[in-house]
Amino acid sequence: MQKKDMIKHSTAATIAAVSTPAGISGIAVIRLSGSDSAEICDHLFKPLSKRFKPASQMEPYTVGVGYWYSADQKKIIDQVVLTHFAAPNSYTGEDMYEISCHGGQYIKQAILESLFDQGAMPAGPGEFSRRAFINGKLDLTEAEGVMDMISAESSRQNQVALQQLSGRISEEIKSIRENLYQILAQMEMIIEFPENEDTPEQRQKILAEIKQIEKTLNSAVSSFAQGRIVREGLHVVIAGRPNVGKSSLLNVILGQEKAIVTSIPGTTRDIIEAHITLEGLSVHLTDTAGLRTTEDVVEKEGIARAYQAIAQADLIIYLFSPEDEELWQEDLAEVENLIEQQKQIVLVAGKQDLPDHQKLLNWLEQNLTKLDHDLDIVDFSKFEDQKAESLKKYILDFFESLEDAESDSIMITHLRHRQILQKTLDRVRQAEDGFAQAIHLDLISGLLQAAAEELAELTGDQVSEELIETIFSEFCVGK
Ligand SMILES: Nc1nc2c(ncn2[C@@H]2O[C@H](COP(=O)(O)OP(=O)(O)OP(=O)(O)O)[C@@H](O)[C@H]2O)c(=O)[nH]1
Ligand SMILES: [Mg+2]
Repeated sequence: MQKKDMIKHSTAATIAAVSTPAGISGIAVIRLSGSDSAEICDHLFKPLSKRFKPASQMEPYTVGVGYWYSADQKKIIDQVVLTHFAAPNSYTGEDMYEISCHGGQYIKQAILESLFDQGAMPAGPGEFSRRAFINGKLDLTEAEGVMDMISAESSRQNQVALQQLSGRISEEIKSIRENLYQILAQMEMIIEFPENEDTPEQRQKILAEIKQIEKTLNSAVSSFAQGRIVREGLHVVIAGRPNVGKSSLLNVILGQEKAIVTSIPGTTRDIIEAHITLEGLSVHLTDTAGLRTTEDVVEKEGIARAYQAIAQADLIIYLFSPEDEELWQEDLAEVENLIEQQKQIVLVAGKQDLPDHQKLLNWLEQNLTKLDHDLDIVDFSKFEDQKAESLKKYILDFFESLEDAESDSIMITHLRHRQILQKTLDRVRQAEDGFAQAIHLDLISGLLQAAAEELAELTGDQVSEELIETIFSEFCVGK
């Protein structure tokens, strides 16, 4: 569906919702958006003094202080600050008012009810942002950036969300589309006026331009390896046999006795999750039940969960202990298994304070050469803080090593974006191949046309109602 067809639905009801979180707070903000906003506020808001005007007479982008009444105008609910934003220069693009009231449960509910009594409708999840999208205030990637901004827990999450929210991705997409259309126009000239325009130089020029687009798209697609992790956080799972020191390692990294540590093998049975931030990167650490064959029903379930966590991991810390030498071979078989599943693994040789640690290292080095896969080995001891620091550094370096995009490229953080960019890239590559094989220009221009349309889905210039529904339903109410 073209976005312009959607605009018809947009001027529907005036909507209201609390935009601040549930519970008690010093102040809460209730938002009202739509063409009846001024009229509704006039009925319920009475200025405190002559200094302040009734809602409908307020200058846009000014505030008023006054009393908020119940819908029957018989009871004052609260003393509030009212802010007015005028269409089209508001978040939603519609007339808007924001009521800053005291953040009590009763007050919020009573003010909302007064608005509903006056004809406002409850805003659904993300409905303000949805209207902003439909009214052309935000495109889809920017709207997704708004949501990421709210859920950001680390500075890197914050920065990529900001990049998206501020339109950096939209601009890049727009510029790729414009370039595609320029190429299409040049191809059109060749098709129309072959005698004058169809020269080897002209064809060469077009091919070079297609190659440039391919490069930009490829770079954006590659950035997803890091971008996804920045947005979701890096999932690091600590795995290994029982009693090798997994929970101790988690505790040392966290600097807190989060997981139970005992000398009894099989202590950890559940998944233990923790969150840390490493130089602005969000990292989810998961401690798991020791992997072994067991008849214990509870432990069995724990091990099944450990494997589920391993399957989701971006990086597995596989811990070896110098104890129980006869089990190292089994450990290595487990590691080989994980390599086969394409998992990223770092081997940690733990309990470095024990006498057999060097023996373990030698054994690992010898046996790793038999695998045709390079694995790093990091030493660890729960008694040395420096070891935890080195491991954290290793995790961060691992993340940095994932980058293979150009450094000035945009960073893609959403799977939806990656999928669209990949499809576009595929078409551009087909066009490039077609060009090399001197396939008829009509076919090549069809491919580039399709690529440009594909991209329109990314920013939402061309979208299905269903996709809009999916994206905005993930927002919170009030945003
Ligand atoms: N000497 C020494 N002992 C350690 C070290 N790390 C852990 N341990 C001991 O090893 C035993 C097991 O530690 P845990 O951290 O519970 O091991 P785990 O791998 O979580 O064990 P499960 O939960 O049973 O799978 C405990 O007695 C720890 O004190 C270490 O670096 N050096
Ligand atoms: Mg444990």
